[in-house]
Amino acid sequence: MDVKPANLVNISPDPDFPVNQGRMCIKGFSAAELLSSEERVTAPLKRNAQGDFASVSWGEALDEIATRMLALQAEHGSDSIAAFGSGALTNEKTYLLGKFMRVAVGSANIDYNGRYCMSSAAAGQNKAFGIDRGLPFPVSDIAQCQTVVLWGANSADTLPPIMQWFEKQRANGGKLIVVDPRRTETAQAAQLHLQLTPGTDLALANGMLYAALEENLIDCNYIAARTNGFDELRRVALDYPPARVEKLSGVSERHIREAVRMLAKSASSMVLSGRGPEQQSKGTDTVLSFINLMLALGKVGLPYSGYGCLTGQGNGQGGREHGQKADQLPGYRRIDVPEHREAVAKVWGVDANALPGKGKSAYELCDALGPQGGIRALLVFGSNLSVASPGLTHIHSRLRELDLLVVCDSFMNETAQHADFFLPVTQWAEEDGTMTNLEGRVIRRRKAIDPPAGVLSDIDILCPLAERLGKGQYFRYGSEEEVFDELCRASSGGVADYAGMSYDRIDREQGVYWPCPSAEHSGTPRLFAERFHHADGKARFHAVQHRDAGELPDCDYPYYLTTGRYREHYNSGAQTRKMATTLSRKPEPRLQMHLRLARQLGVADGELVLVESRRGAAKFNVQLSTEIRPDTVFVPFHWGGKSAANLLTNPALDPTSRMPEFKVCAVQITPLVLNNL
Ligand SMILES: Nc1nc2c(c(=O)[nH]1)N[C@H]1C(S)=C(S)[C@@H](COP(=O)(O)OP(=O)(O)OC[C@H]3O[C@@H](n4cnc5c(=O)[nH]c(N)nc54)[C@H](O)[C@@H]3O)O[C@H]1N2
Ligand SMILES: Nc1nc2c(c(=O)[nH]1)N[C@H]1C(S)=C(S)[C@@H](COP(=O)(O)OP(=O)(O)OC[C@H]3O[C@@H](n4cnc5c(=O)[nH]c(N)nc54)[C@H](O)[C@@H]3O)O[C@H]1N2
Ligand SMILES: [Mo]
Repeated sequence: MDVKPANLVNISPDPDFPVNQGRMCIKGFSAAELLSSEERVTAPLKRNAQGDFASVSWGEALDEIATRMLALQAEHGSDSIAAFGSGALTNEKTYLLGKFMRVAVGSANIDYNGRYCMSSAAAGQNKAFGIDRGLPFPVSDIAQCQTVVLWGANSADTLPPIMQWFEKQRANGGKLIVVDPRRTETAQAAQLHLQLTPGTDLALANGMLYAALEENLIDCNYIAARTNGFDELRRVALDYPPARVEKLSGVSERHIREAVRMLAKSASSMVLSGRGPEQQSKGTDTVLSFINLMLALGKVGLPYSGYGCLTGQGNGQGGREHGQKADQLPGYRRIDVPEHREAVAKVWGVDANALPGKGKSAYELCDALGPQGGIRALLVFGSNLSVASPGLTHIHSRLRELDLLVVCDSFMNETAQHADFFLPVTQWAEEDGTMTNLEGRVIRRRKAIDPPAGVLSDIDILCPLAERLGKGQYFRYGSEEEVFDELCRASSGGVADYAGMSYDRIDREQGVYWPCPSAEHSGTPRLFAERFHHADGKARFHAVQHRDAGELPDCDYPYYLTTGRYREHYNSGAQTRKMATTLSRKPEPRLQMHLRLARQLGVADGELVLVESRRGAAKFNVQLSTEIRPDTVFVPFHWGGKSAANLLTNPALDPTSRMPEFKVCAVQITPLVLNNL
């Protein structure tokens, strides 16, 4: 293999790769900056008696971590040790972390940052279709679709490589509808922009269904042949006349009708959702309302049509399939189903009764840190949760109560500042593995360079740690490929079945789509053409009702705050705030505010304001704009410290997905600069 020194790495995309056809975004192009960054940590660190970090050897770090874990286990039980994983991890790491917590530690408490990401879309798809794969078709299908709705996704900034399929779709005469409280760059490219009030997506979708019923746009034959539960939904939908929905959502009756006509009368149409409607305390029901609409119009499973969810992190899809979720075992199996436990225990060579049950979801896990909640030790693999979690003041106080915090990362970040041990890990270009993309296509991530001396892969941390916990016999692998082969066996017979895959095959075929149950099976690029994944082959309608967000504006906190992303930064900013290319283009977060609201408050562009919610306060310079609703302000969540958006956000959780309400809370805004008005 051609292994180059890090400072010579030159990133160039592959024009023949079918998904992006040679396009990348600025974060991808600049990612090599981090490989040779001076800020990189290259030796394990331990906090000393003075509270400072000091380098220690790997042996010393792992010995002491294991000793402390065993002591906590003996005193407080195995569930007192928790892990927080990530959609940034390869499938191999995801799988191994899940196995490590269940077999080496015996703890139920493992969850990951994907809970903050796509869990509502996952829960909705599982309920309606019996299966959860981001898109049930290849991304290239977008180009052939007549009407696409991007519902709360700002893909022009967050998925730039995918925009080529929308450009082709437009060139083919296709239409785009965007639903977003902001007129984003994505919305500017749309024929119709529905600029709704934050948190009213479900009402809007039900209003569209009402209009479809009234205008005879629904497909009764499809509903009879392929679905269950429509009568109950119809009764509920009749509570959503467009005139009422206009009052709730701020979207005019005319636009509600226009949108549903475009969807219904197009030979092919799809709704693709992003985090806007999903990251709400009713995210699962909202996703169900989109699926209801597309099923009622008879579109799901038709060529170039249906519902899909746009994936977030690099391995957002694979990360939610192989057991780092609190309720899950590999292959998208459920940890509370006896046959699923049996199947996986057999592959692992352990007794199914010894496997723990369901653990706590990401936010609930963070909330339970410390003696009160019962979690004494936390191992973090691939998340800067002390910037990314809602209601940060509370989370920071919880982190301080831990007996043991171990952070595995390549760089110090706000979470690592609280750690007792920091273990430095390899980055993407320095290790082998696989990722599963939004199409359910499993692809390779190949090692291109050697890691710096002193850092280890997460896999090379987990296995020796398991050894020290007395469970080494279950964690002996010669390579990432051996972990993958075991993952494939463990997923066999599950919903996300990888049994027919191997590194060689993935290489030969430029990726393999799951389910792929055997070496002879060709993989499954398209789902639902004939049947859905419930036992009877039918999809299920769910009679979902609008409900208010966990918090609405009132006299004390009169404005909506919503949060999201900049093109130049990634998630908690742990990586992109360290990259000169991205930081110089976007050096700070700005509070996007409509001119009219700014005039009312007496603030000018660039001036500093204090933003307060019931949970905390943060400071931002204002960015004046006409591209946002006047009742709503927006900030990205890419920064920590005093400008952390999550000091303000509301940890109200969705009852099914346990997703926090990142997209809606109520705030007060006070100018901090005296002005001459
Ligand atoms: N540049 C960049 N790209 C990224 C990331 C990044 O951090 N930076 N992160 C990756 C990850 S992990 C993810 S999950 C994806 C996320 O990708 P997106 O879902 O596209 O990103 P967001 O900016 O979180 O949210 C999308 C839009 O939702 C809108 N919104 C806010 N509230 C509401 C609401 O109540 N209803 C509706 N309909 N819309 C609302 C916001 O105004 C925003 O424009 O991006 C991935 N790609
Ligand atoms: N207010 C608000 N909050 C949000 C959101 C929002 O829209 N609004 N979005 C939510 C969403 S969708 C997401 S996905 C989360 C993301 O937020 P986080 O969970 O904080 O994710 P990242 O910022 O991507 O942090 C990833 C960390 O993992 C490290 N890393 C990368 N690869 C590896 C690896 O292989 N091994 C190890 N050990 N470490 C690795 C990186 O160096 C980085 O420090 O934030 C959520 N929080
Ligand atoms: Mo995400």
